[in-house]
Amino acid sequence: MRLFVAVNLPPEERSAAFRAAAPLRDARLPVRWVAEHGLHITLKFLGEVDRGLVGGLGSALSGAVGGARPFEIWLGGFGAFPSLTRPRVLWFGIERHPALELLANDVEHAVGPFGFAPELKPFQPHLTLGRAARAARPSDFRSLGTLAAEVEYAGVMRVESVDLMQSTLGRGGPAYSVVHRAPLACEPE
Ligand code: 3AM
Repeated sequence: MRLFVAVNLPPEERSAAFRAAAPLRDARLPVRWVAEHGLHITLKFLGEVDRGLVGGLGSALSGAVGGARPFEIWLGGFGAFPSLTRPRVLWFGIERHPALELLANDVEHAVGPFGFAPELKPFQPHLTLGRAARAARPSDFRSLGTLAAEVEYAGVMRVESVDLMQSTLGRGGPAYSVVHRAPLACEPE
């Protein structure tokens, strides 16, 4: 099964982010847009994983993040990887927050013993809104800078858990489901 580790947004924040991206979707760019329920913050992509490892991965994640305190992060700002002029991935930004960096680090340590190598690229938290179509050309995105200025979104959410997610690829795009929820520490200190 295809797995990754993510922070999911509360439904109302997910909905707000999705609505805020409407001017981009309306612009008919050659982009495969992520459905509302598919918006999440990826911490670690695992890829194809043996089903028998799910229990162990879930326990390891729970152990790794269970001592961390819940915290709030700000979301907002539109951008693209690698750039707005040659976009492959279009996103809303996530405030750089030490607690989120630590959480991503905890996840790396939790999954490392299962054979998942640490990311070589620095962690750049983001909310993927869409991905450029394979055939898209840079000239298709001439309007993106202007459109970006029209997009207004500033959100805030409390990070209370880290989720082991399954991605099932299908014709209408991937479907995501939570296979294990690892809560951050909920009890007061
Ligand atoms: O949330 P984002 O978009 O950053 O791009 C995929 C998504 O991340 C990424 O895993 C997340 C959940 O699908 N992903 C998919 N295939 C990947 C791969 N082969 C990948 N990341 C790295 N390598």
